[in-house]
Amino acid sequence: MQIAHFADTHLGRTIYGLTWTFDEILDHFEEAINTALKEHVDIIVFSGDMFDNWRPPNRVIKRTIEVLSKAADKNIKIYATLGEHDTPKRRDIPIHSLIPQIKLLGTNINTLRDCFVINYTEYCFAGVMNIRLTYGGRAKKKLLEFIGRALSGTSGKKTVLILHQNISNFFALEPGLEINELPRSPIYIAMGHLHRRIVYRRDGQIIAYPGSLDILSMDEIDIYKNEGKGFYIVDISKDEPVIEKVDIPVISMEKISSELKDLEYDVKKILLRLPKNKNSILIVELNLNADEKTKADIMVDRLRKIIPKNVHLRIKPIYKDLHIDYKTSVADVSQLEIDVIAERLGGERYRKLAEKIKMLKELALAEDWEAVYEQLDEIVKEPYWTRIIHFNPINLPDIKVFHGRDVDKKMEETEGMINKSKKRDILSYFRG
Ligand SMILES: [Mn+2]
Repeated sequence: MQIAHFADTHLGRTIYGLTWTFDEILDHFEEAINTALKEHVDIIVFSGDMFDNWRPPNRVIKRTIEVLSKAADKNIKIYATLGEHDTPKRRDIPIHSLIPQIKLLGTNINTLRDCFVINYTEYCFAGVMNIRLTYGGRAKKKLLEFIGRALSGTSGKKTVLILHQNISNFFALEPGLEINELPRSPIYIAMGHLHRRIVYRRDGQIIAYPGSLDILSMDEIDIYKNEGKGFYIVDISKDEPVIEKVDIPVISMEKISSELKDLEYDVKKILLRLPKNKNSILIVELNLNADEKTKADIMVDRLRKIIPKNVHLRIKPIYKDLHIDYKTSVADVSQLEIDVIAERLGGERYRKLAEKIKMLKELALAEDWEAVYEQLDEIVKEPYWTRIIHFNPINLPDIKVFHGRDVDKKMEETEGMINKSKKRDILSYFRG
């Protein structure tokens, strides 16, 4: 029983607005599926973010159907689950349900798993769609319950669990599941979301991310150089899975760092390494002082005229004298968001409220509505809301007489002013 495990194919993505990257991502996808077919896999799994967008262009849908029908014609089962990119953003059906070859798992109670028998062995493929997690939110509990339900009734069967989530042991800068929270019973956990290859083994179980299929951003250039890009072929016939990586060609993308004085030399040197007969992206991180900007523009213009047409040159200026740290960590970015909200609210003294508002946003994105209402209750307690109007109490003298009556006098003493029976009703109303 051989599985081709794909994740994060992001079909329909365009890099830096270049149409050829859109086409190449689809070409590489087709090549990968063809390779899997040549290896005679029985099952193809897509662990989320198959599409870059929940409403991909029609030609992406058409091409996907054409490619996958070759697999379906060979009776290969194709399973997918949703990632955060291809989950419908409004009340709508997922794009996957328009592609007849795909069995979408883990979007509702009726599609949590598919079980079948081959050669007297019972196999189950269970999946759960991406659920956005927050630090300290309750979305994780919901996700773990969802996983538990997907796996119910699979004990004693060879089970593959398909998820699209971060695992915080592998990437700490985003909320995620922890390895010890993942169930032990599946023989293979087919992960998606992290765009790099990770294989983790414990007691005969393998948990693996195949990574993205192509270089989808500048940050993935180094990852590609270290570990390649492609998919996994996983054999689950034995007691323990056997996993192999299959490499697939990627978009040609290079990144260099240069100084203004070396720019032309460095670019010409790297051009020798770029393919002659296909398109490439060359990113140059150019270190310069802010007052050299015009000089740099002139040099870059000249450079563009001499480099081949199939090389797309992108210059990323890095101003040495402005001391901007481009390696700002994700934690700092989330602080920045709080800074901005606090500033809009009126300054640093509203920081606590800004933190609460940011959390509200995360909970709403995670669709944890119960937690959203709790967070709203927390937010309305903040003194900010009562201080929108500048605190300016009206000074009143003690009122002794109101509408001609002495307010210090007890009600009984004024009862003659009110009709007796009516008075009793009113008083019993207030006392009751
Ligand atoms: Mn993802």
